[in-house]
Amino acid sequence: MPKILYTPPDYYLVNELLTDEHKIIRSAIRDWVNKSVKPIIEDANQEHRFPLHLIKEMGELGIFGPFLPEKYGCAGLDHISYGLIMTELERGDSGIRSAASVQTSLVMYPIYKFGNEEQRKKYLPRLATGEIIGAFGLTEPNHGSDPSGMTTKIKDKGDHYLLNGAKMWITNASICDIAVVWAKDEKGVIKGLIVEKGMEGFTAPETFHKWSLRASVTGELVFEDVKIPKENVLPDIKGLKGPLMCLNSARYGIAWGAVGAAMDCYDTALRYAKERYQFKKPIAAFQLTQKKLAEMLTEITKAQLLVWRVGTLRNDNRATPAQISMAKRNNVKMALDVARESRQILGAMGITGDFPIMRHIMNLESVITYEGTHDIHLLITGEDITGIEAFH
Ligand code: TGC
Ligand code: FAD
Repeated sequence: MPKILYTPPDYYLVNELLTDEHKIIRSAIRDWVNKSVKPIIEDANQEHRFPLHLIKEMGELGIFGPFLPEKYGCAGLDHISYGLIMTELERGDSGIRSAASVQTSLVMYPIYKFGNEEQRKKYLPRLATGEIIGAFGLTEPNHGSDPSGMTTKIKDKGDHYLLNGAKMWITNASICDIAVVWAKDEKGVIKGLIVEKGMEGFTAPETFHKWSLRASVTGELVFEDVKIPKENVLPDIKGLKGPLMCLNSARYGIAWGAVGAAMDCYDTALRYAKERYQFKKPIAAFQLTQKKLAEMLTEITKAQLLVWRVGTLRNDNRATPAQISMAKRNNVKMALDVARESRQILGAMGITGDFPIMRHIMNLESVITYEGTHDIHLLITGEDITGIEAFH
């Protein structure tokens, strides 16, 4: 294994705000990312291939559903721990963090929160170990930012529902064993269903030719008269707030994750700037390079404090959806800006796969769009502060 030089920035000593348990968890995930992700991720990205074997390893490490109770095979950790895990994973690659986000926040969380005990026992322990993989189907070809317009439908047929429609841009689609799918009933009420691989009429083609999240599976979920047993409906949720509650958890994780991608880029650029000589000086000696590095570190530090605070609020069950939106929006844009500035510091070397920066930039172009676009989160903040919604 090549020597890992990564030195995460901690300018405001945020480490001091963490417990010993937090530090142990972070260090375990950091070591795993160094050993199992970093050495293979560039090739996987170049080859447009998700390293599927990592799912089991993540399961063994307790990465899936870490804040859910131990009785379902999860670790029962707090939300700061979840955030730290996401930071370390996204330092490796946004695609690896995506797989963990979906499994945890978009599949395990709704089954735990809106499912009955039978559903929890049936699915959660196997999702926790990575024995089965989940996907989350909200977005449709004609309904992305506006999921309320979805046209995927269920029809009551007595002992089962018939599901028809299609979801698009779905992480883990073609490798999923189950999918939590949101569809409207005959009265137009949105319900959550657990669709299982192998159900007749359910197909999940993969989407190829992506320039972003190439080490992650994206695809469609297509339903043609799929018979959904009534016991596969999540009983305790109706309406759009169901999927949106799942998104709160995922967006929270992304806000932490983006900090990891930014730290990886900054750390790479700082080291390079000290080693690369031009005009007989390290490029770190030029004021323009120092400006870039100083501004990057300032923004990373602000982002670290933001997620730490939103994490403590979430631990107390006080983090509002709008606070989470602000953190997701700020931190993903921050990471993209840091990645772009870092790439400039590396000059031509910055475009190669010998460094992680170009891969992070390409990944973050998806992260800034999924889970609510940059502008949708701005409008969520706008509505929160004015009381006037500006979406419709
Ligand atoms: P609106 O009328 O505002 O709300 C409908 C109902 O939902 C409630 N609500 C929320 N509840 C919990 N958390 C939130 N964040 C909530 N936001 C709204 C609201 O109170 C209302 O409840 P009720 O009881 O009155 O019915 O809904 P709207 O149709 O106006 O839409 C609002 C908008 C635009 C903010 C929302 O639809 C939105 O967030 N759009 C963005 C869509 C999005 O984020 N899609 C993500 C798909 S999943 C994904 O990208 C996974 S990527 C994963 C990976 O690979 O990592
Ligand atoms: P649109 O909604 O068509 O938006 C296009 C542009 O219009 C954006 O700039 C947007 O900000 C702007 N816009 C839209 N409405 C407004 C408005 N009211 N005011 C101002 N501007 C507006 N979805 C899932 O359900 N599950 C998944 O697992 C999943 N994984 C994904 C993985 C990847 C790699 C990607 C790229 C997407 C994934 N998505 C997933 C879908 C993602 O959530 C959507 O792409 C996202 O919500 C935006 O929808 P859209 O792409 O249809 O864009």
